[in-house]
Amino acid sequence: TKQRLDDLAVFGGTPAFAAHERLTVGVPNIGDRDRLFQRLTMALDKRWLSNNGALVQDFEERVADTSAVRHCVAMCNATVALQVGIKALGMTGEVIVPSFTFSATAHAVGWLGLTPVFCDVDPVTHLLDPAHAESLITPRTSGIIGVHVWGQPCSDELTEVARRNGLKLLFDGAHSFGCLEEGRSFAGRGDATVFSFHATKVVNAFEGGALVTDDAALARRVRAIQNFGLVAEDTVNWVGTNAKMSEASAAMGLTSLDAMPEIFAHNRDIYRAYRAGLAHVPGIRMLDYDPSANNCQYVVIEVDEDAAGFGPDLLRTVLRAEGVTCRRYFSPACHAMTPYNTGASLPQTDAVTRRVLQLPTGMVVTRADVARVCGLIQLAAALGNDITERYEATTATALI
Ligand code: T4K
Repeated sequence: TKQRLDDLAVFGGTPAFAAHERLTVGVPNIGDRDRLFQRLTMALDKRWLSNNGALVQDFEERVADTSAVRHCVAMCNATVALQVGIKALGMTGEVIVPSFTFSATAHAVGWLGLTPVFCDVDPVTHLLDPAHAESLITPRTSGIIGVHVWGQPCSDELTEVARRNGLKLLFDGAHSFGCLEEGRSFAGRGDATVFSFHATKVVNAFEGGALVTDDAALARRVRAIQNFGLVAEDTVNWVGTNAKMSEASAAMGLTSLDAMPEIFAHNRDIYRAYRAGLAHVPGIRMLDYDPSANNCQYVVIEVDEDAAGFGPDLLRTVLRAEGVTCRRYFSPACHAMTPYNTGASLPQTDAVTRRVLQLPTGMVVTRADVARVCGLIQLAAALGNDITERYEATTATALI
């Protein structure tokens, strides 16, 4: 086992994970291949490949059931599903969104020619701060998009803010498929929720998204808009787009839904193992949510540079050299990205983006892997500032 600075792969030691054992954030869960191939064969035999096929209909029904909502419209990805949702809700002018989110949330607003107004987050949960959201409302504000980041529910207070001010409320639930609050799905909150079924998500359809809602009229509008605005053969009532989910995607989505119980159980087990392994590591705080209510697709740590002696960037470099690829979602935050650089002051968002790092999870990660990753983080914490000094000296030498 590694004990000294020289043992770390970043300083020339042997990587802890050999090439064939490497771990990476975002590796897809596959499910039962035979079922996937059977479904694909079915679609091919029927020669029905897209446009509201049987597999898509089945997928929509199961997503609606899992989410305890009446209506689901499956689409090609969550980014476009957000755009369709924003259009169908009639949002105009300004839309309040968190800056601490994947760029897709802001892009969905910007792509439609509307203005995303960036809101700060709670530093502990990373969720939108409802009081700050309310303070950003102007006469041009038409809606709020709350993000259920890391599968945690946005607070009821946000729903209150939207109601009190007559604003539309759309949720970006890209992370929250299958998540619960007090034993129930919270996907029925607000006007609608959008899920992502991208390859990296807990349930995947290769690429995929869906909008779920209890509002039948909204669901009808969304269904039309995502299919060129068609409401019947030869009748176009809306400016529409093509956001349809294909049968191949639905085949994968259904196969992934079949595997949901195993995936959730495994992710929860892995989350608990990380929690145990990182409980007392100085400078490292693991984002704390109830694993039994979460899909546990995100294992998020915060690295406090002052306490740890190194920041999340350097820890990512150290771990990557060992064969563990981590990600820094969401750094930079949207308000610091070139298209949105508004100079907005979001102190909590800035602080959170300076600390976050995601660790690998999913079906390919084992408990033994987690023990080794935690061992590496513990060693890094024990070496603390020495890692930073050595790394800076090494890179300085490399520059001479
Ligand atoms: N809202 C929120 C809050 C979101 O997080 C997202 C997406 C959206 C909306 C939009 O949803 P979609 O329109 O995508 O349905 C990835 C995903 O592409 C994106 O879906 C996700 N969030 C975001 C957080 O992560 P990148 O650019 O970081 O992906 P990439 O290519 O760097 O891959 C991420 C990791 O996954 C890598 O370590 C490699 C691994 N990977 C990826 C794929 C696709 C695999 O091992 N196998 C694979 O097939 O955006």
